[in-house]
Amino acid sequence: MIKGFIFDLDGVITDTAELHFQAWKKLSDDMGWQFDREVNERLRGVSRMDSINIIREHNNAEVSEEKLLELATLKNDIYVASLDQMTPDDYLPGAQELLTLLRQEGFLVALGSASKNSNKVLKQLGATKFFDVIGDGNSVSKSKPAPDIFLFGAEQLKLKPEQCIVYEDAEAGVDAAKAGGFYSVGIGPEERVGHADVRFETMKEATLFEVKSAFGELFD
Ligand code: G16
Ligand code: MG
Repeated sequence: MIKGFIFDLDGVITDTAELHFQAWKKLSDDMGWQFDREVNERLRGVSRMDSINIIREHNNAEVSEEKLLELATLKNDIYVASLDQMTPDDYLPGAQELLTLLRQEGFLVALGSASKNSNKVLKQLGATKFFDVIGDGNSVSKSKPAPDIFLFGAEQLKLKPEQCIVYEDAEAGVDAAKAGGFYSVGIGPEERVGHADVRFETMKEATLFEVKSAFGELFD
Protein backbone atom coordinates (compact mmCIF):
# COMPACT_ATOMS: atom_id res chain seq x y z
CA MET A 1 0.00 0.00 0.00
CA ILE A 2 1.46 3.35 -1.04
CA LYS A 3 1.64 5.89 1.79
CA GLY A 4 4.47 8.16 0.71
CA PHE A 5 6.23 9.87 -2.15
CA ILE A 6 9.89 10.78 -2.45
CA PHE A 7 10.86 13.42 -5.00
CA ASP A 8 14.12 14.20 -6.68
CA LEU A 9 14.53 17.98 -7.05
CA ASP A 10 16.37 18.97 -10.23
CA GLY A 11 14.40 17.76 -13.25
CA VAL A 12 11.33 16.79 -11.23
CA ILE A 13 10.24 19.74 -9.08
CA THR A 14 12.18 22.43 -10.95
CA ASP A 15 14.75 22.73 -13.70
CA THR A 16 17.91 23.85 -11.94
CA ALA A 17 19.90 22.01 -14.65
CA GLU A 18 20.11 25.19 -16.74
CA LEU A 19 21.60 27.15 -13.81
CA HIS A 20 24.03 24.30 -13.06
CA PHE A 21 25.00 24.36 -16.75
CA GLN A 22 25.66 28.12 -16.77
CA ALA A 23 27.83 27.85 -13.64
CA TRP A 24 29.88 24.88 -14.94
CA LYS A 25 30.25 26.67 -18.29
CA LYS A 26 31.60 29.82 -16.61
CA LEU A 27 34.09 27.78 -14.58
CA SER A 28 35.15 25.77 -17.65
CA ASP A 29 35.60 28.90 -19.77
CA ASP A 30 37.77 30.45 -17.03
CA MET A 31 39.86 27.24 -16.93
CA GLY A 32 40.10 26.94 -20.72
CA TRP A 33 38.19 23.64 -20.52
CA GLN A 34 35.76 22.33 -23.13
CA PHE A 35 32.23 21.99 -21.79
CA ASP A 36 28.95 21.78 -23.67
CA ARG A 37 25.37 20.58 -23.25
CA GLU A 38 26.29 17.03 -24.19
CA VAL A 39 28.78 16.79 -21.33
CA ASN A 40 26.28 18.59 -19.10
CA GLU A 41 23.72 15.85 -19.75
CA ARG A 42 26.10 13.41 -18.03
CA LEU A 43 25.90 15.51 -14.84
CA ARG A 44 22.16 14.97 -14.39
CA GLY A 45 21.51 13.86 -10.81
CA VAL A 46 25.26 13.42 -10.19
CA SER A 47 26.89 14.94 -7.07
CA ARG A 48 29.02 18.10 -7.28
CA MET A 49 32.40 16.37 -6.86
CA ASP A 50 31.48 13.54 -9.24
CA SER A 51 30.39 16.23 -11.73
CA ILE A 52 33.69 18.10 -11.64
CA ASN A 53 35.54 14.82 -12.05
CA ILE A 54 33.52 14.07 -15.20
CA ILE A 55 34.43 17.51 -16.61
CA ARG A 56 38.11 17.11 -15.62
CA GLU A 57 38.32 13.67 -17.24
CA HIS A 58 36.56 14.95 -20.37
CA ASN A 59 39.38 17.53 -20.64
CA ASN A 60 42.19 15.09 -19.69
CA ALA A 61 43.19 17.64 -17.07
CA GLU A 62 45.47 16.80 -14.14
CA VAL A 63 44.17 18.59 -11.07
CA SER A 64 45.05 17.97 -7.41
CA GLU A 65 42.25 16.99 -5.02
CA GLU A 66 42.68 20.29 -3.20
CA LYS A 67 42.40 22.35 -6.40
CA LEU A 68 39.41 20.30 -7.54
CA LEU A 69 37.59 21.12 -4.31
CA GLU A 70 38.47 24.79 -4.74
CA LEU A 71 37.09 24.78 -8.31
CA ALA A 72 33.90 22.99 -7.22
CA THR A 73 33.43 25.64 -4.54
CA LEU A 74 33.88 28.39 -7.13
CA LYS A 75 31.24 26.79 -9.35
CA ASN A 76 28.93 26.46 -6.36
CA ASP A 77 29.29 30.16 -5.49
CA ILE A 78 28.24 31.06 -9.05
CA TYR A 79 25.34 28.59 -8.92
CA VAL A 80 24.07 29.68 -5.49
CA ALA A 81 24.14 33.36 -6.53
CA SER A 82 22.07 32.48 -9.61
CA LEU A 83 19.40 30.83 -7.42
CA ASP A 84 18.36 34.32 -6.26
CA GLN A 85 16.52 34.72 -9.59
CA MET A 86 14.39 31.64 -8.91
CA THR A 87 10.74 32.32 -7.96
CA PRO A 88 7.49 30.36 -7.40
CA ASP A 89 6.98 30.63 -11.20
CA ASP A 90 9.83 28.16 -11.66
CA TYR A 91 8.13 24.87 -10.79
CA LEU A 92 8.18 22.42 -13.68
CA PRO A 93 4.61 22.34 -15.07
CA GLY A 94 2.50 19.96 -12.99
CA ALA A 95 4.86 19.75 -9.99
CA GLN A 96 3.16 22.29 -7.73
CA GLU A 97 -0.29 20.84 -8.50
CA LEU A 98 0.90 17.32 -7.67
CA LEU A 99 2.52 18.40 -4.38
CA THR A 100 -0.64 20.30 -3.40
CA LEU A 101 -2.83 17.28 -4.10
CA LEU A 102 -0.57 14.91 -2.15
CA ARG A 103 -0.91 17.19 0.88
CA GLN A 104 -4.71 17.29 0.48
CA GLU A 105 -4.90 13.50 0.23
CA GLY A 106 -2.69 13.00 3.30
CA PHE A 107 0.30 11.26 1.70
CA LEU A 108 3.69 11.62 3.37
CA VAL A 109 6.23 13.44 1.22
CA ALA A 110 10.04 13.57 1.29
CA LEU A 111 12.70 15.16 -0.85
CA GLY A 112 15.53 12.90 -2.05
CA SER A 113 17.98 15.14 -3.90
CA ALA A 114 21.73 14.99 -4.47
CA SER A 115 21.93 18.76 -4.11
CA LYS A 116 23.47 20.38 -1.06
CA ASN A 117 21.52 23.51 -2.00
CA SER A 118 18.08 21.90 -1.82
CA ASN A 119 16.85 24.04 1.08
CA LYS A 120 17.62 27.24 -0.79
CA VAL A 121 15.91 26.00 -3.97
CA LEU A 122 12.78 24.95 -2.04
CA LYS A 123 12.73 28.32 -0.26
CA GLN A 124 12.97 30.25 -3.55
CA LEU A 125 10.05 28.21 -4.93
CA GLY A 126 8.03 28.47 -1.72
CA ALA A 127 7.91 24.66 -1.72
CA THR A 128 9.30 23.85 1.74
CA LYS A 129 5.76 23.47 3.13
CA PHE A 130 5.06 20.50 0.86
CA PHE A 131 7.73 18.29 2.46
CA ASP A 132 7.62 16.33 5.72
CA VAL A 133 11.29 15.40 5.35
CA ILE A 134 14.11 16.98 3.38
CA GLY A 135 16.81 14.55 2.30
CA ASP A 136 19.58 16.29 0.37
CA GLY A 137 23.28 16.07 -0.46
CA ASN A 138 24.08 16.67 3.22
CA SER A 139 21.94 13.80 4.54
CA VAL A 140 23.98 10.81 3.32
CA SER A 141 27.51 10.23 2.08
CA LYS A 142 26.87 7.71 -0.72
CA SER A 143 25.25 9.37 -3.73
CA LYS A 144 22.92 7.87 -6.37
CA PRO A 145 22.95 5.15 -7.81
CA ALA A 146 23.33 4.06 -4.16
CA PRO A 147 19.84 3.95 -2.60
CA ASP A 148 20.93 5.75 0.61
CA ILE A 149 19.18 9.09 0.03
CA PHE A 150 15.82 7.40 -0.62
CA LEU A 151 16.30 4.97 2.30
CA PHE A 152 17.00 8.02 4.49
CA GLY A 153 13.73 9.64 3.34
CA ALA A 154 11.66 6.51 3.90
CA GLU A 155 13.15 5.94 7.33
CA GLN A 156 12.44 9.53 8.39
CA LEU A 157 8.86 9.16 7.12
CA LYS A 158 8.69 5.88 9.10
CA LEU A 159 7.73 3.99 5.95
CA LYS A 160 9.13 0.93 4.23
CA PRO A 161 10.54 1.32 0.70
CA GLU A 162 7.63 -0.71 -0.73
CA GLN A 163 5.21 1.89 0.70
CA CYS A 164 6.85 4.70 -1.29
CA ILE A 165 6.96 5.89 -4.89
CA VAL A 166 10.12 7.71 -6.01
CA TYR A 167 9.95 10.32 -8.78
CA GLU A 168 13.25 10.62 -10.69
CA ASP A 169 14.53 12.14 -13.94
CA ALA A 170 18.04 10.65 -13.87
CA GLU A 171 19.21 7.18 -14.88
CA ALA A 172 21.27 6.90 -11.67
CA GLY A 173 18.25 8.06 -9.67
CA VAL A 174 16.00 5.31 -11.03
CA ASP A 175 18.83 2.82 -10.38
CA ALA A 176 18.96 4.10 -6.77
CA ALA A 177 15.19 3.73 -6.29
CA LYS A 178 15.25 0.18 -7.65
CA ALA A 179 18.27 -0.78 -5.55
CA GLY A 180 16.41 0.37 -2.44
CA GLY A 181 13.24 -1.59 -3.24
CA PHE A 182 11.10 1.47 -4.04
CA TYR A 183 8.47 1.83 -6.74
CA SER A 184 9.65 4.32 -9.33
CA VAL A 185 8.22 6.91 -11.69
CA GLY A 186 10.67 8.03 -14.38
CA ILE A 187 10.37 11.50 -15.86
CA GLY A 188 11.97 11.81 -19.29
CA PRO A 189 12.87 9.77 -22.37
CA GLU A 190 12.86 5.97 -22.62
CA GLU A 191 16.64 5.78 -23.11
CA ARG A 192 17.19 7.59 -19.80
CA VAL A 193 14.47 6.37 -17.43
CA GLY A 194 12.85 3.51 -19.36
CA HIS A 195 13.87 1.15 -16.52
CA ALA A 196 11.47 2.88 -14.07
CA ASP A 197 8.23 1.00 -13.20
CA VAL A 198 6.24 3.73 -14.92
CA ARG A 199 7.51 6.48 -17.23
CA PHE A 200 6.14 9.83 -18.31
CA GLU A 201 7.73 12.29 -20.74
CA THR A 202 7.20 15.26 -18.40
CA MET A 203 5.89 16.07 -14.92
CA LYS A 204 2.77 17.50 -16.51
CA GLU A 205 1.64 13.98 -17.43
CA ALA A 206 2.75 12.39 -14.14
CA THR A 207 -0.39 13.36 -12.21
CA LEU A 208 -1.66 11.55 -9.12
CA PHE A 209 -4.58 10.28 -11.20
CA GLU A 210 -2.24 8.72 -13.80
CA VAL A 211 0.08 7.28 -11.17
CA LYS A 212 -2.83 5.76 -9.24
CA SER A 213 -4.12 4.20 -12.48
CA ALA A 214 -0.67 2.85 -13.35
CA PHE A 215 0.01 1.29 -9.93
CA GLY A 216 -3.61 0.18 -9.47
CA GLU A 217 -4.12 -2.06 -6.46
CA LEU A 218 -1.14 -0.54 -4.58
CA PHE A 219 -3.43 2.40 -3.82
CA ASP A 220 -6.51 0.44 -2.67
C1 G16 B 1 21.20 17.86 -8.61
C2 G16 B 1 21.63 18.01 -10.09
C3 G16 B 1 23.08 17.73 -10.34
C4 G16 B 1 23.95 18.40 -9.30
C5 G16 B 1 23.56 17.81 -7.94
C6 G16 B 1 24.39 18.40 -6.80
O1 G16 B 1 20.64 16.62 -8.37
O2 G16 B 1 20.86 17.21 -10.96
O3 G16 B 1 23.43 18.19 -11.65
O4 G16 B 1 25.32 18.20 -9.56
O5 G16 B 1 22.19 18.06 -7.66
O6 G16 B 1 24.03 19.73 -6.60
P1 G16 B 1 24.79 20.78 -5.67
O7 G16 B 1 26.05 21.16 -6.34
O8 G16 B 1 23.79 21.91 -5.54
O9 G16 B 1 25.04 20.08 -4.34
P2 G16 B 1 19.09 16.13 -8.07
O10 G16 B 1 19.41 14.91 -7.25
O11 G16 B 1 18.24 17.14 -7.33
O12 G16 B 1 18.56 15.85 -9.45
MG1 MG C 1 17.22 15.03 -10.95
